[in-house]
Amino acid sequence: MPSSKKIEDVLKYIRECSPGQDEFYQATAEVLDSLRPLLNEDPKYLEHNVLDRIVVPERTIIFRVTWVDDAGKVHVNVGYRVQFNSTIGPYKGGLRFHPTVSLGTVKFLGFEQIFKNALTGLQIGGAKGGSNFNPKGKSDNEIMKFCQAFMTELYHHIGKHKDVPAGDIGVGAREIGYLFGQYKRLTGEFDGVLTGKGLNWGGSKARKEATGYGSVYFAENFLNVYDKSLKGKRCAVSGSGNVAIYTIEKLYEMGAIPVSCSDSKGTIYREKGIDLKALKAIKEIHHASLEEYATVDCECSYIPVSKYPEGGHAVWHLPCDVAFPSATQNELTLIDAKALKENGCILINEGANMPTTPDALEFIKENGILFSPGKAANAGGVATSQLEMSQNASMAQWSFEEVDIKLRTIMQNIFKTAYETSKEFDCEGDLVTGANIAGFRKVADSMIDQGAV
Ligand code: NDP
Ligand code: 2IT
Repeated sequence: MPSSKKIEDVLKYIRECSPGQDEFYQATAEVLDSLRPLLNEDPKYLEHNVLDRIVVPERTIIFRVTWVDDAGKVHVNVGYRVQFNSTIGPYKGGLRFHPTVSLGTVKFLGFEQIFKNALTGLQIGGAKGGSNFNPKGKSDNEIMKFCQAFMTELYHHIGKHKDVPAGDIGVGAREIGYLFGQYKRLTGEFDGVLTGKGLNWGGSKARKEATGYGSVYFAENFLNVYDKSLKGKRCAVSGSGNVAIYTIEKLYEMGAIPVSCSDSKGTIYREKGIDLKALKAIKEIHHASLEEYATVDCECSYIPVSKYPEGGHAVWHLPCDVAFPSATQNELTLIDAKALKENGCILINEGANMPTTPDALEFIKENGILFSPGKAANAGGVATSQLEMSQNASMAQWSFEEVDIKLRTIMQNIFKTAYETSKEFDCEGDLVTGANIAGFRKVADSMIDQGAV
């Protein structure tokens, strides 16, 4: 069967069997589409029915999470863990707590995670989990109650050699702490079963910083190919969570000027560069909105989301040389991509998972803007999670510098792998194709090695 017909059939199957899972469909369509040259060159992937297998999770766990708020009222949320692919290692991937989380969200993230984890060169399979729980406005006690209830079911399914969750949107150090405490209480074991742990109890130095730092290392590697660098570049960053904050921190270290950050309510623009200390205090300590940042920094402007009602986002309409979408999926639309082009942006480097819409991506490719796909550019977080697993297994703790050097090397290798693969398939610099083929090839070859399981 010709590969294009097979791809069409698999996508049709996904549409029919996963109704309403639009993000999952979007992620699979992008990956399968970019596999064409590989599938045309080597028939073994279709002979072994790898496409049909790889788009179906090995296991999907959906569970009720019942918890009690501070007023004694009972609440119910839905919990998910999608264990997508364990061919090259134990399931690995974050947990997201956000009211928009659905099965389709978790499946898209788990599917992307398979190839991202393969690109790191480490032995980790792909998974993702989460809940439609909304952490905003909840007390610490309520967050703890929710995390304990969530882990009371999840602990049956995870293990240090089986499935090792971590953070994602809405799940940071505080939540990992509560989840770990409950796991330990239920099992009586002090295991490296979660990553992103506190530094006093098994966490890795530089894990907190890793996704943002890694994203900046990746961008620098890419620019260097064209004799350019981040030094002196104005960088638009979206988001103001874990990934955005440490992207901004590393951009300053590289001599760039991070001129923006954003959250679900609005965007901060500061031509001289975001005040990182103020940002950390507002987001990491007070867990407050950026509206508050605007009240303490008189040199910035605050643009509420209502300013762009037609599918655009203020952060991408600012003058910038490089864009770092680091908030959430589909946050950079066609309108935004056109504005970035107009303003002279030369590189879009995805810190978030799938932040660019398909039509925006098409425009970016057609207009010669460099583009780093998230599954390559943001892989520093999960790679450092694996370094945390490795330290836990040997009861060691490496220094910040040791971990950071390993992270730099891993990001350089991921870049090289994606770039060299794009050359191999005659599309030099097309890292979407390069990353998808390289990640897929490693997992698919291993699936064939392991037989029909
Ligand atoms: P955080 O929860 O720390 O921060 C998320 C940020 O994005 C916040 O500023 C949040 O604003 C904003 N945001 C989230 N959802 C929306 C939305 N629907 N609309 C507008 N803004 C939104 O998450 P992370 O920084 O950890 O994650 C950011 C992205 O990076 C995600 O795509 C995640 O999957 C990806 N990622 C994270 C990794 C990690 O190690 N943490 C690793 C690799 C990728 P607000 O607070 O107002 O909601
Ligand atoms: O999307 C991601 O790679 C993450 N949220 C981090 C996963 C991990 O296991 O560290």
